[in-house]
Amino acid sequence: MPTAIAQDPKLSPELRRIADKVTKDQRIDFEEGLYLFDHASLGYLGTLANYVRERKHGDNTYFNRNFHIEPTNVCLYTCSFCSYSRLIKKRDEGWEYSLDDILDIVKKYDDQPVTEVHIVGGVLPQYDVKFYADLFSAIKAHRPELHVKALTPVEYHYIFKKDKISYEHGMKLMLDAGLDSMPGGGAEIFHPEIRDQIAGGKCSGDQWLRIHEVWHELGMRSNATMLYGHIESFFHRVDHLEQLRQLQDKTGGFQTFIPLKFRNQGNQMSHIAESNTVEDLRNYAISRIYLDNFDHIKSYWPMIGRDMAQLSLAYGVDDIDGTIDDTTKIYSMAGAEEQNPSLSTEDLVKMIRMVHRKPIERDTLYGVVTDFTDVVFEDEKLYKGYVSLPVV
Ligand code: V47
Ligand code: SF4
Repeated sequence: MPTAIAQDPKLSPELRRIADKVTKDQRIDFEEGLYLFDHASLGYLGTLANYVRERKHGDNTYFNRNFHIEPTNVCLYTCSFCSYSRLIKKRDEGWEYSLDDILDIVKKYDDQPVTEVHIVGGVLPQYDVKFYADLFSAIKAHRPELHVKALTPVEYHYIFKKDKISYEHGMKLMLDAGLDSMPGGGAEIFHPEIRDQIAGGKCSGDQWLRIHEVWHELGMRSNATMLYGHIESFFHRVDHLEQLRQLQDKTGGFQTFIPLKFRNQGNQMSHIAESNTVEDLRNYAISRIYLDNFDHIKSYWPMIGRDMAQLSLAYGVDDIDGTIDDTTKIYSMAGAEEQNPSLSTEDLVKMIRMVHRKPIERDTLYGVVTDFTDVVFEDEKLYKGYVSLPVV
């Protein structure tokens, strides 16, 4: 029982006090968050994070059917963790899709039951307010029910500044054009000590937060991420979580927090070793415990791999993102586990059930599309109890 941790004499008084708070649904503070990063064992964190996860969702585990479009991989910025972008002077090595190219990609999914398109890419002058407003309207005209989850404050800050319009005006234009929600990217680490070193030139942490706030004030929803495991310290991680928690107290507009593990291939920070499995699981768990006002914590399986995604479900995670094909290159180019990330709905359902959770297909706003709890596939009867997919 997690409540027993609060009385465990082998634990420090601080860890007992934190366990007591969490099991009573009380918020932990900044110092306690830092204490967890510095001192808590994986077992302790897993027990508490799982307690919070099950208090919020029971065994429900969410995924969706989506696809990604990256309009370009050429970018004005030179973030040192980015393996995907090409500088303008090397733009012939990259791609720059036109509006029609992007619509053609959307049309490829016409006969598929996808509910969401996730659009994000590099920053270039031709992709401006007009381009994106026209794009969102065209997607909506073609397939009105497809949820458009697109762009981050990195792009929005740039295009609004270029057109000399306020965040308020710009986000309203995007809303009217058909934008449904904002993904969580571009957050990296908010603290300027780190942000200036790894993502100098693009929107600041405060600007990232303000654009989400404006979007939430329009009654809309978004996600948040944290790129961790590079040059930041635990202090910077807690600072990041704290800023998200404060904004969420104000607006309630965030749906999901997605910790993104830094992958070190093919970028300017390749000399930095990647965080290990224990550190990744501790990070999921502390995120779950600290962000008491976020409904969902997502692990992004194309980046961390299927095994880690399954494992994360015992450390506070309740969402493993979507069934996507290989349309995203952001992670495969940075050394992600999945080089051609693609899983069918059936695969995802089995993955979730193998770790004894309930698979729920959701739409972007967490409406239930299909509850797969009682849908058992034929071959599942053969390997009940195993935790990896059988070799076929
Ligand atoms: O902002 C870039 C990250 C993000 C690397 O909202 C890297 O549902 C690790 O935000 N190692 C974009 N991470 C992707 C993103 C996202 C993904 C899935 C779901 C959602 C959602 C959002 O990818 C960037 C950056 O933080 N990133 N390079 C790298 N080498
Ligand atoms: Fe450009 Fe985004 Fe890569 Fe930074 S992370 S260089 S903004 S594509």
